[in-house]
Amino acid sequence: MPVARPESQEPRVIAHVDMDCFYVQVEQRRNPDLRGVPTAVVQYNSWKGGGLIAVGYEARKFGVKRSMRGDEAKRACPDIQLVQVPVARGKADLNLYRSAGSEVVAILSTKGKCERASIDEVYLDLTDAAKSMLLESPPEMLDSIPEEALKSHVLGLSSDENKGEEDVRKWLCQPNADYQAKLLACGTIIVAELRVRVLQETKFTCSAGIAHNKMLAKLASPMHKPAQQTVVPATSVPDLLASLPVKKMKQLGGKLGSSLQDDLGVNTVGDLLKFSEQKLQDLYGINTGTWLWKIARGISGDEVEDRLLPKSHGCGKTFPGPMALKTTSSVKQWLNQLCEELSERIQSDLDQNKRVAQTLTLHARAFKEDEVDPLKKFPSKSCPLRYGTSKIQEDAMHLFELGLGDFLNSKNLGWGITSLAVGASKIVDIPNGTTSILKYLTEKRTSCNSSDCSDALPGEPDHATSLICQKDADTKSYKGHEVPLESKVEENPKTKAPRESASDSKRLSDRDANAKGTILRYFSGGSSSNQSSTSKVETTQIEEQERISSSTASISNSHQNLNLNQNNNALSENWIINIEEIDPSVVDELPLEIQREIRGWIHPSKRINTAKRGSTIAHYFSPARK
Ligand code: DCP
Ligand code: CA
Ligand code: CA
Repeated sequence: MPVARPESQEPRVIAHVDMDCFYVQVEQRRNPDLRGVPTAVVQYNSWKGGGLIAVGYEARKFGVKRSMRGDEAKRACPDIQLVQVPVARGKADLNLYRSAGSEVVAILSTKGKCERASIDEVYLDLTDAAKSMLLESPPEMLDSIPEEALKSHVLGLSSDENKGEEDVRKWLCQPNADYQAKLLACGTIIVAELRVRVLQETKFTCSAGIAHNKMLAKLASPMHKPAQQTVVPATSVPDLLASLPVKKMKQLGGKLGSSLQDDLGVNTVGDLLKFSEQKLQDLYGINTGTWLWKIARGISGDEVEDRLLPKSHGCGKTFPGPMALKTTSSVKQWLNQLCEELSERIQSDLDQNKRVAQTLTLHARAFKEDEVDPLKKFPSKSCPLRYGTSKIQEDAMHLFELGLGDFLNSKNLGWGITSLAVGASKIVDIPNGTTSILKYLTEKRTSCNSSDCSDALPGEPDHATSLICQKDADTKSYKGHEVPLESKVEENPKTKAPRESASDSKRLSDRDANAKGTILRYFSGGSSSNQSSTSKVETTQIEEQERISSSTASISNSHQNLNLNQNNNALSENWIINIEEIDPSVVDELPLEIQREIRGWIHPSKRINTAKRGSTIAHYFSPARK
């Protein structure tokens, strides 16, 4: 459900930039003979001429649409050129388009905070650039206004085509406008200049929306395509929303939008103005109610994230008509291909950008011979992501089997898969020299690194030892397929397993050991009390500790050392922590009850009786709680 974020009090200038018929433009740049010619890009698969995924503007004039297949497009526009997407591993290889998108992002990100929102679109926060321009060279002081800025469509200005540029010039140079409007005028010029640079340097055209927030900028960018920009002055917002069908808002395309239409008779976003915030909250809950009240007024506090890299990686393939997959072995064969690509991409993201993905998801579309419930969807399934191609393949296949079981309701029915996709999401940066004990433990326990330490808190599902299955919004633990913590070296030498191979564990441990005050420093003494013991020993100890199902903490050696005795005969190692070496900054990062406990060790006089408490540090370190 949408949630309203508090809007900044300061006026902002936000742009949404979207490339025009993007894949077609990339293909036209590769093959200039296609320029000016009706062109579409089709998916790799020959069934009925392949599915269209991008349609050039020349072809759109003939009524060619993305929903068509190649054969249909040929009937609508006999001269259309159909270009197949590049192919690798028997499926579309989108790397060409991804890197073309990156070329554009590199230019657009030079003027302010830039959020890459998809393969061909970004949000820009140009507030600072607009403020500087207003101070140093406001529009009315410019010798000439860039041509592209004068071609802007400014909502609410007269629509007299002949006077268009003149009106825009006046609007850009409005001496009596308020500060917010003046900033927007500067933003309009900055975006026009950026779009000209994109065209000069990449040969691609794009369209843009420029407004005071993301929501309005996104609404505006497709209004005048291709190769144009649309500006939303604050004064034009009521009219824009009064005529905007609710279903055109991204978050209102589904059930919420239908309920607004059917239950409240709200057809346009502006119609929501009739309802008080209280009424909307009563009907849809506090968060959604407030969000609806705000969007009716064009208010949105969403920030542009500083992110030039994608939020997730995914690869999929469709198997339409007779190509549907009907056996587990054919699904496995294709899943292996998809997982291989996914693995390569997350590995290169890790190598190049020092980012790790935490969640693996499998999506599929399917049909079955079931008269009772023929429309039931194949449920998407997720689990913690383990690096290494073979592990991803194995986990993806488990997820598929789980999904298929749910889909068929455990009945023995015939089935077919018409699309398969795997995705890697919850991508986070590997923090540099973190001092966080929680981050370290999350990393070790989930085979990935999280800046969100809450994942590892006691009481939360243990991602390292259970497979979490998602069905719609619900999550549940799946006990049948445990994903164990691995310490083996990855079998496939070509695909390094960054989180789980012995060498990489060492690398991680080295990194963490170098960071001031990590848990390793305290554990590094071990039973040998050798503070400079190797990271391999450290890693082993942590891993051993993680396998223990119950453990207790006690103070020994006259408060000098903490001895974590393990109640496990097979693993009867003692954990010695030198209390004097505990870095207080690390303690501050621990959950409160653990902080109290450790402070009790450091200052025994203030120590609370920890023996009776359910949550002890040893309990906290043990991942195998049942
Ligand atoms: N794409 C895809 N499958 C889809 C939608 C899009 O493969 N179902 C790819 C091809 C598009 C690119 O993503 O070129 C960008 O998608 P857009 O929705 O932005 O559409 P276009 O850029 O093609 O056209 P427009 O000019 O309308 O933005
Ligand atoms: Ca686009
Ligand atoms: Ca797009």
